[in-house]
Amino acid sequence: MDLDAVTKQSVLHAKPDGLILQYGTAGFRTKAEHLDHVMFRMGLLAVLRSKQTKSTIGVMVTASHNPEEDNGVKLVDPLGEMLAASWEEHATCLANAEEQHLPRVLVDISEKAAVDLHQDAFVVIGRDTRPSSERLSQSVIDGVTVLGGQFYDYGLLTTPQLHYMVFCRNSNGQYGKATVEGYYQKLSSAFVELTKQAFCRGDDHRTLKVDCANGIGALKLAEMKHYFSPGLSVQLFNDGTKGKLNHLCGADFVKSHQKPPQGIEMRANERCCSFDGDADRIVYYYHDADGQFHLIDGDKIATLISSFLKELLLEIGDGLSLGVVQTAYANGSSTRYLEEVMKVPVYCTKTGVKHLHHKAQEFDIGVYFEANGHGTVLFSKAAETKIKQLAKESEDEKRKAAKMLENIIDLFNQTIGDAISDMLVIEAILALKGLTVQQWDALYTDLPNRQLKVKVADRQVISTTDAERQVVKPPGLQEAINDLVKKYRLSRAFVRPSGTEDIVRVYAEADSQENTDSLAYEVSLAVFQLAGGIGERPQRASSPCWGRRWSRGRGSLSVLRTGW
Ligand code: NG1
Ligand code: ZN
Repeated sequence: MDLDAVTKQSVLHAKPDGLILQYGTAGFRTKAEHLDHVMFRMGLLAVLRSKQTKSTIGVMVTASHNPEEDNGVKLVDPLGEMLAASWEEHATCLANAEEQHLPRVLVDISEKAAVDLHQDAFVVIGRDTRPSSERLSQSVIDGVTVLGGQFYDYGLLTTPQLHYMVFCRNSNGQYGKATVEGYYQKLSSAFVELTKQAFCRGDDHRTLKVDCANGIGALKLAEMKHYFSPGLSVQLFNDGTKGKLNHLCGADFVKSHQKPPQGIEMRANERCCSFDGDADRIVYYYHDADGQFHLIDGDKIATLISSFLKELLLEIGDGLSLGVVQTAYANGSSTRYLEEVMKVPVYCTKTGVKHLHHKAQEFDIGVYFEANGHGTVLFSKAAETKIKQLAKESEDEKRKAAKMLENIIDLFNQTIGDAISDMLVIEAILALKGLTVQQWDALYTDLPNRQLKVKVADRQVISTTDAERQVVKPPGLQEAINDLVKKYRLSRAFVRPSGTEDIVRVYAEADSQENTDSLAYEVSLAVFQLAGGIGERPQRASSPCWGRRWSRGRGSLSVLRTGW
């Protein structure tokens, strides 16, 4: 390591005094103007990680669903997964080291992690469409080169595309070709194969409206769409030509406000979906004939996918295990439907894809989705081998089911949740099952739910346990939440510090939207009072849809369908 060169270069990417950042749920995130030093240092760290793992490492510059002014960075490990937890700590130390300590911290990390400094290093870099991303990815490159690493800059990519590239390179192309073209070809040929049967029935010319959050998804989908047409034609909205990234649009906006994005024309019963700013999340929705908005979130996506997979598994009859992984944000109705109607084991992990991903790896087939629409399906090596063998050897129906599974394996981005890949899986399942968006939505009725944010002086004063469903500190907060929850029927509430924003998140659900909103408000107030709230006190929500959902007889909690 040429530490003198590092010190010299680092001055050009100096750390602002007193700025402390944490490698959170998805790397570092904050205002773009505070991130130059972090980018440079993550370039350095990626080189060390690459040397240590003797593999290609990815660096993605994005702040996903955060506002356009923010940015962020995360490292991608050799198999395309999120950075290992022990290296998250190294990342935090390195990002927060004062200028004069930087060489020492680099040496410390190399020693602690037993990095072979003579090893070559290779880093691949991707970025989203934020105005700050190009400059910041150049800072990453500066970090990589000063430590003697080699790099390939993919330029504009969705986050899941970068994860895909990393895995392709480290699997010597077995997972696919490490190019954007390779990604398009792999996914679209699996989609075309999978849907052949449905589309020969004459069920072709399906159309889907896609809100691209004014982000990278628009560019990539525009490039890709001719690969899978005419089976599916996508119409892009919020494609970045006019609006601002994630502003009043995108998956996060739709999910958290439970309303359609601006900039999309929706006709009654038309299937629409939204990506988030870096295209690793997707949610579906539609307006019914009465103009009522229906959101189909990650939980319902997981349900659709696992129902389909379970059917195929029954047909091949090979005893492969299927499990679904959710977080505390999963709607109570979805968990009940999966467990009681579908009889699928369901597990709850902490928020953050890495937790869900690891749990899902315990099954032959692990389906994981966050309610916000981030998720995918993982197939174990053994399951993949078995399915491939059955697709060659078995007879008729069994072979057909195995072939479908074989294509589904290729259609999923198994490194991370991927809006484009998930969209194609969903469209394929709907086409094959002949399902409308309304039929899909009717599988179960969501419990009314509400998410709020509370500003506190230091969100780390809150610590949690039990997959973030219980507060341990500060004292008295969990008891207060318990008392509030007791006041309502079918109620549940929890709070946790966000890993991507400087706020505490509050989640509540109950039997009516009105009760849910009251509960969410009361819990927010308890957080504000007991966990050092700052700024304006939480306000009671004035929801236009109070009482609507449940008073219009859309169903009750016993409405859990038993099939398609
Ligand atoms: P935080 O800010 O830690 O809640 C959010 C999402 C996560 C995940 C990350 C990464 C919610 C409640 N939280 O994390 O699920 O997607 O961002 O983007 O949606
Ligand atoms: Zn995202």
